[in-house]
Amino acid sequence: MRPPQPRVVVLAGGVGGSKFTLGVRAALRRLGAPEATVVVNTGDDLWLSGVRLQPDVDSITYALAGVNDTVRGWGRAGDTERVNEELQAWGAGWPWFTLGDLDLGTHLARTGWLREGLTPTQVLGRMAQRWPLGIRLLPMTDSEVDTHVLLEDGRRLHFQEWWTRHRAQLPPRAFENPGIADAVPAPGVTDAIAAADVVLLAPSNPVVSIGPILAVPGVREALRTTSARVVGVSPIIGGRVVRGMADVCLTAIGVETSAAAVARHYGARSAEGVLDAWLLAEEDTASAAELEAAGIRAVVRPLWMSDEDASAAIAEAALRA
Ligand code: FO1
Repeated sequence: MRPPQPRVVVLAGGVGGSKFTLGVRAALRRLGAPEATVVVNTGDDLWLSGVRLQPDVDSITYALAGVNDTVRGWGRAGDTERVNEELQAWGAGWPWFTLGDLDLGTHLARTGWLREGLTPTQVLGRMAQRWPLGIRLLPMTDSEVDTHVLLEDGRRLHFQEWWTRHRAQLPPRAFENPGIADAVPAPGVTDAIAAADVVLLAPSNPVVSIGPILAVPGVREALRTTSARVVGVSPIIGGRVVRGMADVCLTAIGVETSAAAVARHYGARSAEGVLDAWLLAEEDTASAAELEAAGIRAVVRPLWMSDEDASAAIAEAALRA
């Protein structure tokens, strides 16, 4: 008899989330399991030049559809920038933020549907009809939630300005998500978590990708009460971030850039946190005992997502953890 096939939910954002989601899809296809539900961070969404941008939603959608720019890590492969040049000529938008022509097509379609009254969840459902994604994508919430960065010098910047214009070089004091207190999980999010056998925290930025998802009122509670096992994958290998600038974000919230510190930041479910198990890289084997003592099962595996097979092996290890 075939073993029962796991129902899987993933919390994800950014490039780490995209690569991991591809691995989850491949691993589940091998197992013949149902499509996973991926709850995507929308905390870094924004309005720009009259259109709604959803960077993490689009990164994951484009990656699943195989149309993403794998070199830049965002946007569409082979995109052109004619409209962007025109926007710059008008002095519209942000001169340091590029909107590709194909990407703008996505933003225009989304904005049109939002203006017609569709919710972000419905819009995403509509977008997913274009490509066979093999994953059910849900935004973390239908509410508009921002991410602001409070700088050491007292200024407050939108996350995208801090991240893309200043490359996270301006020292942050804190991150805030205006709108989050009144947000509710998007339809289907808490039900999916409740019905899951395994919930996976992707190796995404713990502060600005996974952090906003966990901060939506009701999500943390859903993770704490589900009968699913909750397994996280470390975005830190050997004391360094794999990609991006998560180390700057972690330092700002007082968390050391180490696999163990990020796991302790999420916390054990047995101690008011959300994790049952944590995948650690082989480089961080020494931290396993510390995590076990904190009530988090430590599973050591190679964690470099060098290609889809490597990501699938990580996803499979997380499913078995
Ligand atoms: N990242 C950049 O570094 N520079 C850009 O000009 C840029 C434009 C852009 C446009 C649309 C979009 O969906 C994403 C875009 N990104 C860009 C990526 C994005 O801002 C960040 O990497 C993520 O928000 C962090 O997860």
